[in-house]
This record gives sequence, C-alpha cells and structure tokens, in this order.
Amino acid sequence: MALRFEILGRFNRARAAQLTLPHFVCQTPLFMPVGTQGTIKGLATSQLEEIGCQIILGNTYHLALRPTSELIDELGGLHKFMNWPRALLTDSGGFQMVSLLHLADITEKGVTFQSPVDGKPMLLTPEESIQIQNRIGADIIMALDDVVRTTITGPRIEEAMYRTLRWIDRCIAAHSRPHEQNLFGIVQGGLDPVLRDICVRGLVDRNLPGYAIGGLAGGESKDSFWRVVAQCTAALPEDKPRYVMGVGYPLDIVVCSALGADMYDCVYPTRTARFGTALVPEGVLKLKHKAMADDTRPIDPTCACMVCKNYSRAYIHCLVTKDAMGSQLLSYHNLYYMMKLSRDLHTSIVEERFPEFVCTFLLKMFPEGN
Ligand code: PRF
Ligand code: ZN
Repeated sequence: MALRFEILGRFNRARAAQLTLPHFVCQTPLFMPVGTQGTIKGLATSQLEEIGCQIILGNTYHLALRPTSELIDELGGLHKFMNWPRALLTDSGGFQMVSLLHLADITEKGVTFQSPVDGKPMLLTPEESIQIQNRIGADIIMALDDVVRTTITGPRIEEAMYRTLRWIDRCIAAHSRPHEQNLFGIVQGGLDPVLRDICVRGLVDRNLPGYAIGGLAGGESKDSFWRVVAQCTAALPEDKPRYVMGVGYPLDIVVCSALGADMYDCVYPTRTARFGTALVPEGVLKLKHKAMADDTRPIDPTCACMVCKNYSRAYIHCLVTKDAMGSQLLSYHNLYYMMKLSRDLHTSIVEERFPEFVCTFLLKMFPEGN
C-alpha cells in the first residue's frame, strides 16, 4: 500500500482524516478538480497550488491518445510533465469512453470503442488500463469498471456489477507498482441494495488501499443517490478512504460527508464557470445576467480569493462572453470555493462543530427552508 489514512475526528458517520499519498499529505473531506489533457482548463498549476488544491484528476483517456502514456512515461511521469508537485489521480478510462463516445461497447474482454483519431476499432482491457495508468504515474489509479446508467433496470445492472468484480482481479494482477501507486476498486450495482452489498463485500475481500462508489450522479433521484452512498459507506472499512465518483455539487458533498464519504471529483465547478456561473454561499451567481453590468461588488464579498479581492462583478460580466479571462477568473473563484468548503468540512469535524457548520451552510443556501 502506498498510502496512510489517519482519522483525526468524527461526528456520527462523518470523518475528518489525513490522507498521506506519495506526493502530498491531504486533509479530507476533499474535492478534486478534473483535468482534461493534463490541465485544469484555464489555470496554471501554480494557481492550483495557491487555491489550495491537494489532488487533481488527470484524464487517462485523453492522455493515452495524446501525448500517449508511453511519452509521458519517457518524460518522467505526469507530475513532472505538467509540473504538478502534489497528488494526482487517474480514472481508468472506461467511464469516459462510455460517456463521451456513444460508440463504446463493453464485452468481457474490455471496452471497445472507435478511435477518435482514425476511427479504427480499439479495445481497452483492464490490463491495459492499469498499464497506461502505471505509466502515467498518479498517486491513485482506478480499476476498470463496467458502468451502466443508474436510471436503467434489469439484468444489465447485475451483469455489470459481476463483471466489475471479475475485472478487479485482472486489474490487481496487472498492477506493477503497488508500492508507488494505490489501486482503488469501484463499487457498482446500480440502485439495488443486494447488488451493492455483493460488490462491496467482493471488493473489501481484495483488501485494496481505498474504495470508490461508482455509477451515481447520473440522473437518479437524490433520495436514491443518498441511499446508495449511505449503504456503501456503512459497509466499507472504517480505516480506508471512500471516494464518491462524479459528485461535485456543494450540497451533495456536504450530505455525502455527513454519510461518511471522504473524496469527490467533478467537472461542475470549472464547467459551470465557463458558462458564466459563480458558486457562492447562497447558491449560484450568474455573471451573464444584465444586473451584473454595473455591480461593483466582488463575486462574493465574504470570499478571500484573488478574484474577489481584485475584481468586480461588472468587470467579470464584461469579460465573460468575450475573453477567456472571464472563465479563467470564474474557475479560479469556483475552485477556491470548493477548497474552502473542503477545509471547512475538515475543520468543523475536527473541532467538533460539524452540526453547526451544516446548519449555517444550509441556512445560507436555503434561507426560506425549502
Ligand atoms: N466509474 C468510473 N469513473 C466515474 C464513475 C464511475 O462509475 C462516475 C460516476 N458515474 C464518475 N466517474 N470509472
Ligand atoms: Zn472568490
């Protein structure tokens, strides 16, 4: 195992921990911004450090196509290539293919898809996904899983869960750097508690360094989503990190942390920034709105970020549709908001005032109580 997970404080099921990875000592709960071609769109790695990002996601699928994992390996790994000294996580690639390319097809061998470069059929097997991730060199790598939409029902959900369990053994066998990189397993099983239970037990038997809860945030109701997270966190080992994949709405992070989850990733804060939306304690602020045109206040008067210290809503409104700097400043602020949320969750749990923090958070977001 290439990690240490020490719980520093708890409130009921919520935990605050220190997660020591090969490249960084992280504090949980934590949010991980998502990169595409080895970058978080519009931000320099020095800015990500300034914002307080602890782990960022590299996209295996994009990196494998360009510049290729072989080249990244030759150039000394992704940390060096993108000049990011802190922790990195790569996803296995299958989910991205299925969600980005509707051309992907899953068989027992792996995920088959048409190359976006030349249209040739390609196959990503569990072995290859791990080999690619070993070459990229992230602190945490993810098992190849068979992901299906939670909104579908029937035997496909069961097939995908059992296949995910068969593939985990192929991933473990292919992993060549267990002392430098942590392989996390991914719990699948849709919204079915029996299937989720079988999957959790199967993965826990493999004694992995950490576990992810997959297959969520795909259009299911909040009630079903929280139910699955609650079931999985209750069954996963206490002394290992728990990662809810694809989750990034501030409210969901607060709720999942209360349910005992530790790690999250999502494109939401940076994607919504590119559409002119800022995350604020009250919810969201639409910078494109004409009311912003002469508003001299910062995005969030209570925010201590570089953007809120230096620029007005009016200025960002003016930039937002016309210059890349508009979305860069909004991405900066939004990631700062997510990092502050992560820190506030961590500290409030350690300082035994988690319920008060949650109440304040909810009252700001829902002042009318609805
Ligand atoms: N599996 C993988 N990556 C993911 C997910 C998953 O289930 C999700 C949740 N839908 C986001 N990213 N491998
Ligand atoms: Zn700000």
